[in-house]
Amino acid sequence: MRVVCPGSYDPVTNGHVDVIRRAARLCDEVIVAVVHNPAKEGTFSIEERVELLEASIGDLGNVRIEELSAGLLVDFCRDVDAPAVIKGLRSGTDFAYELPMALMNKHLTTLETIFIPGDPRFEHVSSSLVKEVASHGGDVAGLVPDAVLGPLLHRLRLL
Ligand code: COD
Repeated sequence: MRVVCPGSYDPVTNGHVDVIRRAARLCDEVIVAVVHNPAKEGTFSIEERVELLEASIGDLGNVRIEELSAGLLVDFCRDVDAPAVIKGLRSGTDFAYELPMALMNKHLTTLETIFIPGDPRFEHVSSSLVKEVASHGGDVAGLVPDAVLGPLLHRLRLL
């Protein structure tokens, strides 16, 4: 089965990487969709997020990375012929956020959502928290891929 792993990935964290790697083991093909949210001014451009993903998961032969710069996820999934998305869940709060989207996507088309529990080692890891901690000088090594650390500190003007 071909699945989509959608997200903002601003930037990709080790929590994301864990979910993508596990999806790649379970499915024939994984498309990582980097979604542009017009309501959020990103830290990294969509092109930069794609580059950081390439550097982090480029070794996975059955994974490709695409941009979703406009439109609905259900339309993207129909266009790439993927019947399901895979999402990582860190907590009940994630589930409360994700469930309405999963139900809406199912309502709009037949798109299914498959949830996999996040690795507890990364339960506290989100792109926004990593950026906040790093911006105040906290150590985020091990929370993001090595390829992301330098560009992140540089973007936050800490290097
Ligand atoms: N461990 C496990 N899973 C994690 C971790 C972690 N440490 N960190 C993040 N995740 C999971 C998240 O739970 C999520 O499933 C996924 O990784 C991506 O996370 P983010 O934060 O990069 O991305 P989000 O949550 O901002 O992405 C939201 C979408 C872009 C997927 C959503 O807004 C969307 O589908 N937009 C497209 C437009 C659309 O169709 N809108 C209508 C939706 S019903």
